[in-house]
Amino acid sequence: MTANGNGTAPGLGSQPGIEVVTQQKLQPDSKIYDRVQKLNAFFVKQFGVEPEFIVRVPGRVNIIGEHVDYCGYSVLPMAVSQSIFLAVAKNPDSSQLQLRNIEEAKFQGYDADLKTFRIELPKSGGPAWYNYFLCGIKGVQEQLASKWSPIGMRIAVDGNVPLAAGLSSSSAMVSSAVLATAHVQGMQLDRRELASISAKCEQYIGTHSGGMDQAIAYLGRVGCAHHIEFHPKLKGTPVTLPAGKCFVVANSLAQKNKAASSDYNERVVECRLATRWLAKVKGLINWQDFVRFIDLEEACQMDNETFEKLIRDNLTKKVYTRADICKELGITEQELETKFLSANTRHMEQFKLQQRALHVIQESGRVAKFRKICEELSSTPNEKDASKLGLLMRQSHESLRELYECSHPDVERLIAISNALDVSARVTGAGWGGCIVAMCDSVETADEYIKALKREYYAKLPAHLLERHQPNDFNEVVFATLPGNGAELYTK
Ligand code: NG1
Ligand code: MG
Repeated sequence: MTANGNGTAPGLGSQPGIEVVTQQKLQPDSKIYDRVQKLNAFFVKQFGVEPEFIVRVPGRVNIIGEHVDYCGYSVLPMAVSQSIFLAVAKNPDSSQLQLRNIEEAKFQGYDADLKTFRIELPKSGGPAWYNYFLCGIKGVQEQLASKWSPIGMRIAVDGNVPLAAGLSSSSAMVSSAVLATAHVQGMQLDRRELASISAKCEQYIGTHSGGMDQAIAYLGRVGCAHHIEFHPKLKGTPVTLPAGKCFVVANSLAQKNKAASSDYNERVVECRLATRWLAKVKGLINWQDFVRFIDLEEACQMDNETFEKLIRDNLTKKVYTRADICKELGITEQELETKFLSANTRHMEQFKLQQRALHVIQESGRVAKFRKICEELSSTPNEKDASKLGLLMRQSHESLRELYECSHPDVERLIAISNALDVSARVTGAGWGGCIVAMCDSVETADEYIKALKREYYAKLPAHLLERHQPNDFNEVVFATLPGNGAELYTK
């Protein structure tokens, strides 16, 4: 198992961005057949009828480009095999949604009338699982606007994307709901449209995220990672990972439910404020309209070095207060709250504009370099350039730890073990816990690395992590991974 599977180049001419999700027949020899059969049986037991179709939406691992998507910059993820499956049937003559999870004890069933459903977010703690599903339905409803006519659905869910681990379990759920609802509504949407709707509707859960997870959930292609650009419009370009390299995901088991904390949204706020601040410094007439670094970069025609200098020269304080920001932007505290802060960031008193901005600009530079090296390597393989990829991953992690402050002590232990083994690794996804992604030089080194992590990390789990994970072979939490396909629709 190597990064690009069998070593052949992916179908570059296939333009995944404009493809629609076609229905395919599930083949009995397919790897997912048994899992679908099990879900099917559960569906029949719940509802007394057969499902009409099956939806599969994968999680993802981001190889590089962290915390840049909401600033408009590109990322380089790949879809993983861990996915959400839905078995779906229309609910005849009714607007009733009946949602059942195969893990019934953990995720209670949920019923709602789609004429009147609401997404209820708790004041504290994470939202109930079915709210992610409702976000997807709401997204399709908004898309159809006056043409929305609720059609009831019976749905059985089976997900094996680790929760709150940075592998995008939430987006897989939201995106699967979008695809199922769009299909029931008879909409003909291409993968790019589905990704855009899914990205927009994930915001209903209260996270001001970018669109990386939803984009790769639809655009993913077996055998290659994707360079995903958001500006000027969503575009996915397959990137062949260096032949022989093997990517390993290791879950620290420290969970981070983003929707239950303000850390993620705080970073988004800091990036928006830094953008506005620098737009003013640059004397742009419409500086008050700027919220994303990429728009500022474009308006000023800056390259990365110039942008970095602009940040260092103008955002000189390590910590800015509310008073500093209000003075520079010419706004009142009340305006700061209404224009920039939201329910879970209203408490913010300190803003680390320089550190966050530097991370975003430097990380976006690393994504461009990573892609370029991968492309060069696919025509002229050589070890020297391949090792530059490892360096970029290490720099990315260091920046996330130091400038973005989104690592976690358990993640740091995994990274330290990796570094000691001379394996380049970084936290993947939002961070504050969750998974790391590591690049190994061969399948054999990956095997050795996985064994070492089991020995050094998983066999020595501290009490706070053991509570969550009973010791077993740990194959579900540390594994080599290959780029997989994006969302699929199956008929039987
Ligand atoms: P996770 O938390 O790993 O699913 C989040 C965001 C992404 C991106 C990354 C950080 C959501 C749904 N996803 O991913 O858009 O910003 O963090 O690079 O919030
Ligand atoms: Mg998520």
